[in-house]
Amino acid sequence: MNEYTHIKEQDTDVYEALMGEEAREINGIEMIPSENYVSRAVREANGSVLTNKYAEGYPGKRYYGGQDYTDAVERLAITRACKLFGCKYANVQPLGGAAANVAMYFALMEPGDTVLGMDLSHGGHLTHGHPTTSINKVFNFVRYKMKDVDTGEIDYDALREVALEHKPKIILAGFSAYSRELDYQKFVDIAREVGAYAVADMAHIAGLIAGGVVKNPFDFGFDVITSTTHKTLRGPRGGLILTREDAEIAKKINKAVFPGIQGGPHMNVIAGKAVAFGEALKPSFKEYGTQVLKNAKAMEKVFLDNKVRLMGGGTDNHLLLADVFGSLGVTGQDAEVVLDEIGITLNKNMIADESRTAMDPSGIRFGTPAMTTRGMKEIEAARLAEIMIEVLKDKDNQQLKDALKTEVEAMCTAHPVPDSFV
Ligand code: DSN
Repeated sequence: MNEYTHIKEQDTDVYEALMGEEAREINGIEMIPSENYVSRAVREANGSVLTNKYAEGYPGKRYYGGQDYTDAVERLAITRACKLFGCKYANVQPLGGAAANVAMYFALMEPGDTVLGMDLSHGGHLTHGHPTTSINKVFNFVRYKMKDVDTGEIDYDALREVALEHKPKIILAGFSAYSRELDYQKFVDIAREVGAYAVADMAHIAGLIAGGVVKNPFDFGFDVITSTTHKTLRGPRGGLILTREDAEIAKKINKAVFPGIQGGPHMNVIAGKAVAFGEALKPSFKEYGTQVLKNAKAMEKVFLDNKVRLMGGGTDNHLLLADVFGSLGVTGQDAEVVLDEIGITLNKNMIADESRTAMDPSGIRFGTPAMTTRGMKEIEAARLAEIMIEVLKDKDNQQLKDALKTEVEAMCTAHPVPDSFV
């Protein structure tokens, strides 16, 4: 735990909120699949002196002076990102995944151009053109879906037909609530056929790709990858845009990030990214990724054994999406609240072709990145899945909830959040 000695002395209100969050993260199981625990080294970089510095521009070409150390840190982050993902160019300045996607769209398209992305209720993300986003007013978004929601297979024939009809500039492979491997070769083939860029938004699985435990879209010829840095990649909150080999694309992306949509980069966060990428380059990160997948499979087995329907029929990555309303008669919202009561944090989520609403959907989405960071293995993952099902089947039984909360707390005590990953 951080000591926060200066905040404690100066600002008790903020101090109390921070201590509350420290305790929440330590004493509960974090199962939101897009969250993780960063190392103390990443936190130190994030809270470092670099927060003071303006550094508009890129290393060697800045608009203000005093850039010796910002340049050094950004170059380290870029070099390490390229090594991790096997590409030639990296922009490490996006403030988050949404900014990375917006910059990517402006770099590769003109207003009015079309993106072909995954249907939002089949796992796509808000930034892939949800009607409520600003980007939806600038570009045209068309969709592909799963062919069979119980196997998760994408309907590649339909994808190709939509691509031939709409001639998108970008075909986007990527998701925030999809649990299966994609057939990247098919995406690339269709993109080449219609003259589109093949882009992957790998925010959720970046750490698994970096660890070499799921496929890397660049190995199939994808042009660009966007990502966040704080999910399975276990870095500070931020974004990342990678270009496989085309210098012209990389140049357009740099311009689209700055001055296109951002001003001064957050150099403290870029230092955190450099540290996190350094951690991800170590062999132990591959072990981490391997265990994330094993833990997800252990949870999958328990859910399927208990006849709880999983979208895609299971998982090939770190996340699972369960139809708790269809299988157990509990809404996603109620499930989120009940599980929170016993110390398990996850999120309600729409299932494919959802018949309920986004705020009160049929599903819950959960995953194993954070619990794996604290050293939990298949045995704990399976027990957590059993606990989830037990409480959802009997959600008004206070005695049961008290007992399971005590058990969850004991698991947390036995698996403390680590300070350091090296
Ligand atoms: N909020 C992130 C997630 O949970 O997937 C993506 O925006």
